[in-house]
Amino acid sequence: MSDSPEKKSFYITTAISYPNGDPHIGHAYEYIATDAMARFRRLDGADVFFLTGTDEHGQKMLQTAQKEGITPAELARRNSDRFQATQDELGISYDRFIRTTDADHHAAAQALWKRMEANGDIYLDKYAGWYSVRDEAYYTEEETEVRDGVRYSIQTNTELTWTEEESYFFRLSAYQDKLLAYYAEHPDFGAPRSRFNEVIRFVEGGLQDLSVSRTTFDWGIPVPGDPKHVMYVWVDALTNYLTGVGFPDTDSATFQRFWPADVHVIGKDISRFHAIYWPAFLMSAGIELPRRVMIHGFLNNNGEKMSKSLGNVVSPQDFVARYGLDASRFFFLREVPFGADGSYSHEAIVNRMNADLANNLGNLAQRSLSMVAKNLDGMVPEPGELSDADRTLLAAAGALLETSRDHYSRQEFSLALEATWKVLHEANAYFAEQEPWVLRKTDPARMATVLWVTMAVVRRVDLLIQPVMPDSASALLDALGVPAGAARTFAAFDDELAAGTALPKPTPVFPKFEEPEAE
Ligand code: ME8
Repeated sequence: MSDSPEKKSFYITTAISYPNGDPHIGHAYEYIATDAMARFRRLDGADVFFLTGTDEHGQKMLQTAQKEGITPAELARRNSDRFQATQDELGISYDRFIRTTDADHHAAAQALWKRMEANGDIYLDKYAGWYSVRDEAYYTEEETEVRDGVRYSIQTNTELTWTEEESYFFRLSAYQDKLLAYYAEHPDFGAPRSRFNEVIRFVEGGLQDLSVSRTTFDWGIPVPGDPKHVMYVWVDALTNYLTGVGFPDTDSATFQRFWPADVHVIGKDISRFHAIYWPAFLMSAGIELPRRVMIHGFLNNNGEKMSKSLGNVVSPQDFVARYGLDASRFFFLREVPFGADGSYSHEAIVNRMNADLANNLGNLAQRSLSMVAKNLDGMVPEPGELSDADRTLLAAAGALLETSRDHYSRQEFSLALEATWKVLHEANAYFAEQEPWVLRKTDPARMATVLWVTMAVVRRVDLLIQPVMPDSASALLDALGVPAGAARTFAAFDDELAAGTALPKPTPVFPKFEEPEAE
């Protein structure tokens, strides 16, 4: 299990993005998923700390700044602000937006370094190897290939340059057995299993010591006691997860409460850094390991990899302007099994918006609420005796909280939503079968019960989709007369819809997608 239910604190992080360009839809995807997880745990009563931010040091930032004719600090400031603004536009409920140029992070990275050094895991040597500035990583000869006289990394297809420098090393080789033993004892440390297995295979293949400092540039955090070296950007970057909760003050209330992190959410290209280097650094420093590294896949546009040269890089802003924020959030979490690679297309999005949101949820809610407005003075009715059909449907909706908890504990967002929409499907079938519009004339008391049951199901569903579609879910809870605050948390899930509550005039919450007029 990734997070234990008895533990009331919950610490979750995204990767910190390189602000050497603008945020793209892949970044947005990671933010949205992490945000849904954080919101779910908050609604379920946990004390949540959600950390995100930007990774601002390293050679890549320096080179981009030089190309633009500005300092790396200026580049970092400008683009980090754009990342933060994007997160705000996406409704990301982070508790801290960290920048690796923050002063407290500087101190934390140096403290971690000193702990690893005190443990005898850091030594000075010379390094010569193939370095990729894009990946901020060295590759061995076997991991490279030459095409047209240029050497590339086979894994990431990025250009390499031969680099020789004096460097500090981290004794990663000493951690091979310890890591393998740890993985064996903690089978849920990495997820999904297939991606975790790739990591384990890599460690089984043998680990070499890691070069952890650079002398060829100075845009980074100085190595304690030897400031002509700056720390390798990944040592600095990974430490952000500790800085965020108060490290190096391990006695602080925040650190005590939130460390170890419950989930690091990251993409598949950086699984080795998070599932190999990071736990090794922490073992060396004598710090507890995070509980889980959740590795998501990559998003492709219409099945094609996003790339600047293909001109299909989509900005989160354009996406949201076209489909709306909540529909976009829903689409990604419903459509792509978290962990797998995913694709998006206009047709797929419109289909989800119209079938799942406008029809199955929006229409059901609107039809029952309008009947209440027209026939029952706009007040939640008193249900009569419940039939078998009523009870079956209510029980299915009642089981959704446990099902959702179970799926969310493993970040299975698409499965949680699938289970929820299965109940909505049953609710629609129930509504059609019961024909409340016929009962209006033949048996008004029974009509009231059918409407009450339908609204009770919509209320439960709506409580559970708040983490994915916060604004729309809240508008629908308004329409159902559920007061803001405690009544909207999962603690209120088993409450009954209160008869006699006066409802506002119903307005549809989930519009169908309208094709814009051709120009
Ligand atoms: O890797 N689809 O930063 P980053 C889905 N600074 N996710 C994607 C993606 C795509 N097309 N492209 C990137 C870094 N991502 C480091 C992290 S953490 C201590 C340091 C994901 O800006 C990527 O996998 O290149 C990563 O999790 C995140 O976006 C930031 O990527």
